[in-house]
Amino acid sequence: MKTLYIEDINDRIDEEVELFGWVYRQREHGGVLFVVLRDSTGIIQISIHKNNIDLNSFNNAQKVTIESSIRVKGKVVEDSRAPTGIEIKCSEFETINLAEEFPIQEGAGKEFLLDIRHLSLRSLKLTEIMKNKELIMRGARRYLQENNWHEVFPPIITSAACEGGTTLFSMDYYGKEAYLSQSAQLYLETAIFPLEKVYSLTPSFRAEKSRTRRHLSEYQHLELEAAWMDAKDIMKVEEELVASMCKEVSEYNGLEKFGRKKEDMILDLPLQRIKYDEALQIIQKKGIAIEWGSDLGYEEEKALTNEFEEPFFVYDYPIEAKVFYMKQNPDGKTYACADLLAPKGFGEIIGGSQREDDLQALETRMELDGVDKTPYQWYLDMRRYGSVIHSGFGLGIERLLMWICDLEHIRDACLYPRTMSRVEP
Ligand code: NSS
Repeated sequence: MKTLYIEDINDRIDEEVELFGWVYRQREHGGVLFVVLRDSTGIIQISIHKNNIDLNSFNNAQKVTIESSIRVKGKVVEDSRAPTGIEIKCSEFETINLAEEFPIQEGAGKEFLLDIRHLSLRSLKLTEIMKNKELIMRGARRYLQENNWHEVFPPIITSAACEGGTTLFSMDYYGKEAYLSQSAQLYLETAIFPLEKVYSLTPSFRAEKSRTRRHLSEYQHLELEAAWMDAKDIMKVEEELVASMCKEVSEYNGLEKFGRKKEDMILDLPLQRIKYDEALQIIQKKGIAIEWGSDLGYEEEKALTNEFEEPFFVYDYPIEAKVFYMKQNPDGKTYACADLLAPKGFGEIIGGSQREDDLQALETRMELDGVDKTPYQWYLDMRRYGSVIHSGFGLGIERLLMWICDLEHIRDACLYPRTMSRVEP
């Protein structure tokens, strides 16, 4: 079993160590072989001098290829010429699996890299992205535990649409039509009655016909729902949660590799809140024609968010722009809802709202929107048996990660991105 990782050897200068990993790079210079070893924690240079090592080990090292798995033994020494300032003076070199010629060359195209994602995910950049993805969830769980939210596990196979029929993936469920979940929200709403404050992390599915840099067909959805909270209360939860997620990344991994500073991830709360009407004015001033009533699409959000440095809320969207389950404001024209938008062109990372808790109002809204109530009878029951004010939201993990790591495309935030054009590998 491997017991030592590259990140552990910084404080082992002058000690003999044994490391296991993969060949990241390899070259020969002045009769010395240099192999850069990679493991899950980083890279380290191994220098192999013919005179300090048995012939067998030297031959192994000379023949080794990129991405071969290896075991090395040697002394840790400081050397400013090494990529990380320390290196291993090798005394033993064993090839565990001699890799065939690795198909990824410098300058490989994006589509090709996605075709062989099972190999390209070994890159240092993707490794860091995956660690940050894990960290943002760790930051979320830290916040959720400290604030007494209950984790629940809703189903992925559903019979009722949450976000409208146009982006549903349907499936044959023993002869009946069922769908892959777009959101756990409706189930989470039922769980607030026993547990009051609940959350879930589930994959959500959207048959998105749009090819933008921020749409996936499958994404990780972190959703919260709470009884006794109104639209304002839930916005406070949203910003505290996101702040905790960002803080975790800045503390444990850093963002230098992504051209960001640690301080960028310390959010200044409360975040700015602007009304939909104000957002519309900003967008219109930038020459984009958008009418009151439309939801903000990719282009509109891009224009708007370029005006901001930190995430911010847009609240009180028009009824025609959003979904039937939201609570109508007294103005009769808008919903008590808010989206959280990431700055600098990134756009929406959270969609949330207070929910309609009155049976009559909800039924009327569904009728006006042409929603067939039949599959929602259980949902309407929530308003029949002890209805309470409640609110919730959904956060797209890859959307947040995309902003944190300044990624060009959302697929870079996934181990195996699922988009309109890609379901393999
Ligand atoms: O459609 S949302 O805006 N809202 C809901 O699904 C609510 N039912 C959630 C709730 O209140 N529990 O999606 C929420 C977030 C959105 O802000 C994005 O961050 C993300 O989910 N999202 C996506 N991420 C990646 N790809 C796609 N296609 C996508 N769609 C939404």
